[in-house]
Amino acid sequence: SPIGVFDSGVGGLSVLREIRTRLPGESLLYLADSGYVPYGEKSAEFIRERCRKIADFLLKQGAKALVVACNTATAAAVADLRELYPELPVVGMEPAVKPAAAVTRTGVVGVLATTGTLKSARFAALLDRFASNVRVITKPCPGLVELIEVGQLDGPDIHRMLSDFTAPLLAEGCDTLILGCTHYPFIKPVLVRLLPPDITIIDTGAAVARRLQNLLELCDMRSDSQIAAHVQFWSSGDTGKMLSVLPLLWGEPPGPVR
Ligand code: DGN
Repeated sequence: SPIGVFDSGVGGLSVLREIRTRLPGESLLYLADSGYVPYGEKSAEFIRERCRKIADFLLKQGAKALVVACNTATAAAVADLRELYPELPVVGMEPAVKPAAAVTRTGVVGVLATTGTLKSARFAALLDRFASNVRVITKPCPGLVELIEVGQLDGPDIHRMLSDFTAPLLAEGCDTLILGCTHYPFIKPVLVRLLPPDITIIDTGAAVARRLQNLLELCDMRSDSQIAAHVQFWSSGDTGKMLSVLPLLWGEPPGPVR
């Protein structure tokens, strides 16, 4: 059976990409909640409600495990999903505060994420646990997800936004930048060009794929298939729009979007 992966939109494809690379024999179901994107400024209660509906849908499609490929949804709903489905392996996202605290030399770490993630109790707990010896400067990035959703990954608007968002971090001496939203790895090439070369940029996609692998092995749920398995795409919004950005964000021929 497949692994269900979801996000508010297409951002979770950055995580799906890592899962595909690490676990090519697992079939994957990807659901973009495009009818309700962005989650960043929505209430936690609203997001929990969406996540329950999506989990229910993916389980009906036969999912044996869930990956909440969205930091905002994880912060709002992962505890709720684990309570609802105590037997189901559920993997969530988490801004990479721990690895960032381990590599910073200036002791100043920046976090780009949505307002929802940065305001959450989960994020506060993460800072309490891992950031006692560093200064963490957070920066919500309204508007960025909307551009990535329409496949705009470069160009003057993205440049202007990213230099506005990162300028105050650089001014404070930040040398390590956390991408705390699954949409942002898609604009990492622009950040690399824009930022000084000694800034380290960290995201969590690969770590989440590793965590998923460990969990599947622990639960004895790994597929032993050697052939590249099926990937299926679903959208709660305009499927045509999703189909038009998939070649850019996913690469492999996506097949139909339902
Ligand atoms: N991709 C989501 C995240 O990782 O937080 C949020 C994007 C959004 O809907 N604002």
